[in-house]
Amino acid sequence: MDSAESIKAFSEKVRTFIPIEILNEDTSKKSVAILGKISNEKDFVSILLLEKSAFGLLHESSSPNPNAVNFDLKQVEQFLNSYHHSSLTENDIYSWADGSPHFLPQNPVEKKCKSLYMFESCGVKYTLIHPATEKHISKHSFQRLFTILETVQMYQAVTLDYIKNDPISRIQWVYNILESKAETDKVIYRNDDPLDGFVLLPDFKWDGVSLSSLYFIAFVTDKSIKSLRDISFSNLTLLKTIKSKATQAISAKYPDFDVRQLSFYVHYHPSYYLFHVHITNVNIDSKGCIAGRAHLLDAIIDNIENIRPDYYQVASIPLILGENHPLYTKLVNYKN
Ligand code: M7G
Repeated sequence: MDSAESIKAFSEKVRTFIPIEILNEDTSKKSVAILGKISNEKDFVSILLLEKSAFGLLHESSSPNPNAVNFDLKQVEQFLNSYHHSSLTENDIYSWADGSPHFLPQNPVEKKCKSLYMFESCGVKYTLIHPATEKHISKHSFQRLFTILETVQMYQAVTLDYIKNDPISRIQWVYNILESKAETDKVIYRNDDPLDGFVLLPDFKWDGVSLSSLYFIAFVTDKSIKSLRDISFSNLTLLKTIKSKATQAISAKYPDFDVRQLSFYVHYHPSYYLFHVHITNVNIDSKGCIAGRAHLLDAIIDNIENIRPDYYQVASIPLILGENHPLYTKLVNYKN
């Protein structure tokens, strides 16, 4: 839904956003999380996430060879010509400077015909969470990360209760996707089978353009599967179907993308307890891919198929949790 009216309403919210605090800034991702209020809705706090857009110069042209890395040199030239430079430093064979665009096209027509890549590469992706809950604030705030080994006893005594008490309202957005009430135009594959079905769509972290940062998410229709801990041999077909059907759907949608670069993984712990698989370009360097957070789908399949059917009901699982996570203190203080 990106009608002129809803874009206007969104811009108005951003324009009237009153910043309260910078929750975090990630210099490698070039992103910032700002806590604030929207001026006419002062009873709620909101979070505005800003992330500088990718250059998007790779993979933009279509090629008869799906395995080729594509780039359009005209667009690269146009991009290089659209910046002026300042703060030059030179040292031997190295020189570096800041670049700023000569101008930013303001309207969509200008954007299309004048300098699409310049515009997009210096654009910013806005994500507004409104109203934001304590959990959102904690998730987006700077925090130190710690490792924990979650035993089955810890899962049963502490984690299970936490998952059961996680309000359904937190995953309303997922239900909206599963029930075709939101993001319907984004979905590239869906199978509503109550056991082996899933819905595949772009993750909202992805700009939807740069294949170098391609990011999809597959949510299962079976709402009883909350997390990796609920996965057992009975879900083998579901997991294998996600892998094969998602690969086919992404390949059909992006013929220029080499699907051998796809990485399939599951977060434990996830932020949202309805089982889903992250499907990304393996070249993305993100905190979501690190060991202790990401469990590779192939390994999960192998564990339940070849090691033991109830692997995730008996295994101790190493975790990375931020100190603000509600489970962190409870798990750290757990005594056998
Ligand atoms: P997760 O493993 O539960 O948590 O993944 P993480 O955020 O710690 O990775 C949930 C995924 O859903 C994340 O990759 C989010 O970027 C993505 N996501 C979150 N929301 C609220 C939305 C949404 O409304 N739409 C879409 N398409 N993706 C979302």
